[in-house]
Amino acid sequence: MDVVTLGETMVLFAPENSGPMRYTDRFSARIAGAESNVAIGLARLGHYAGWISRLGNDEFGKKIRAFIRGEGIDTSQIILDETADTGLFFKEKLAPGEWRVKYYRKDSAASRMKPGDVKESYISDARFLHVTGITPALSDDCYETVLTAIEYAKKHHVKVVFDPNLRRKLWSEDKARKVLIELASKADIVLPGIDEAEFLFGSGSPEELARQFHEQGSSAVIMKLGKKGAYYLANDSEGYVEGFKGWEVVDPVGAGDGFSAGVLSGLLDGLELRESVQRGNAIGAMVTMAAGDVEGLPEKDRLLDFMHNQVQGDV
Ligand code: KDG
Repeated sequence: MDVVTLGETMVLFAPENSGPMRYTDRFSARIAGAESNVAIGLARLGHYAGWISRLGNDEFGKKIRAFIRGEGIDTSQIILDETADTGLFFKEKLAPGEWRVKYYRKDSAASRMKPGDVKESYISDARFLHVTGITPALSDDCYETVLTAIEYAKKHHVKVVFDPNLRRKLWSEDKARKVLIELASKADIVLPGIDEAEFLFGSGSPEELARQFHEQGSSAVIMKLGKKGAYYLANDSEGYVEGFKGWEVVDPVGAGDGFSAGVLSGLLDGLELRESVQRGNAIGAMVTMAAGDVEGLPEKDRLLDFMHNQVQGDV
């Protein structure tokens, strides 16, 4: 396996029209979850990815499993939980550029993940373990599950990649800050957005904030700067990588996961960190061109065409 990831995936109901949902009677039902988004992004580029999770043993759980399996992800580690439902969420488009998310995921099947759900041999066979700050916010057991996966990865020299993915609706600010800093300090590569870095360490320039992560123990920090691109800091290199410009944002959700898939894909293909970040910028941009979290994730030929034809803007 190239990358193993773990987390919750839900069915996403998206109203077909804009405005408050009470006036909506048509929804599309897609699937969305930060970690499976990354796995799908990697699989579309030809890498081998596995996803560990719990789903309800219900129609939505089976829909998610079938979709993820259909994308070529290894689903052997999914547990269909008889005692809890699959999580759901709704994404209202209130006005151009303004979205509101409502979760129905409390006590969901995924929130019941336990350390015993993670097999040491499944992690030790991977090149990267990818985890996000969403999973530890779901329950104490989920937090322990993430720690267990990281512990196995470290024991077997599997690189740990951590995306803070701050979800304020899921936990208190104090707990989020404490746990996200703890997990970042255990990771080899951290992929925060600039707003998440500021939430954790206070305001500062990308360089200053990246140094804070570095001092906590992460050997590479790649900070997402939205349309401006990204800033990276590693032991032996650092710099800004300009973002791509000149397209219309249809739906920004999932861009960060596309970015992670791009960076990981670059590293798996043996690219330098800078080129991997550039691939991350490209996929992050491509995800925003389509509605839904995964619909815009490209296959390799489309990615290379996009990178060849698009202009990179000034930072
Ligand atoms: O990154 C996008 C996903 O995070 C979102 O669509 C759903 O996983 C999700 C969450 O927990 O918010």
